[in-house]
Amino acid sequence: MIGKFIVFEGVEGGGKTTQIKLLRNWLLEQWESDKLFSKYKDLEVIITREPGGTKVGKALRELLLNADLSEEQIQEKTELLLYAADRAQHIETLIKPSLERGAIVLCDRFIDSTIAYQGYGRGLDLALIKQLNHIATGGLKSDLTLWLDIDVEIGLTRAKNRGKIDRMEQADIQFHQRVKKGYEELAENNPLIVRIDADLTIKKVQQQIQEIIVQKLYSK
Ligand code: Z5A
Repeated sequence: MIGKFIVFEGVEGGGKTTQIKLLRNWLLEQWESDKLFSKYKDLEVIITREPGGTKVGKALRELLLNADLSEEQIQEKTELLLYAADRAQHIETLIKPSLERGAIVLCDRFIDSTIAYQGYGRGLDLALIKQLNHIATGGLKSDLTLWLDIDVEIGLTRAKNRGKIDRMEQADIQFHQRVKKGYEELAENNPLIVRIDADLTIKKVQQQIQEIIVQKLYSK
């Protein structure tokens, strides 16, 4: 089947948003020029993200990242459950139906974000997080996860230069270092996670991604 679920992961400012758009355009170009998908009549490429890929998810994203909570902080367990709720809705209403239609789904963050941020970053129980991830996804996994690995300080500087920073970006540098460590350990133990060197130029990062996509998903 042409449909694949491709996830982008990593610490802030790694270039996920930039690279997802470039990948979508490149996949469509490959299809139009009959290079990668010549057998197929149509090619649907969907870009989505967590949190916030659905209507319910958009409301949860606002609460999780941008709401003024100066009078009542979101508790760590509450945060974990809200990410799981966003994911359950996303899987059922968008990801599963799109994959069933044969679309390629490009998703900015998925289950590994919860392991890295809530598990390694906040220190919540990893076994509990894995259980919750399983409940939210019903066991659906990505076909490929591209981990855009960047130096934490470079990533945060890039994110800050872009403008307003959100609640997670305000966390201290040690938090983000623990998140990065989480991704390192996840990648060591899961061959579906491929490390991309995201400290390089946009063009060089894009080339690495294209090579991996062909090699892992669409080699003849
Ligand atoms: N979160 C969580 O805690 N638990 C979970 O389960 C889930 C999420 C699902 C979502 O934030 C937050 O939710 C996130 C984790 C938490 N924490 N934070 N913050 P988001 O979706 O708003 O943001 P993000 O995922 O962290 O991504 P980002 O900060 O928007 O960065 P990015 O998408 O990876 O990068 P970008 O927007 O493409 O690029 C950032 C800037 O750098 C931009 O100006 C680009 O033009 C520039 N850029 C990009 N690539 C390059 C290169 N190669 N060189 C130079 N400059 C570049």
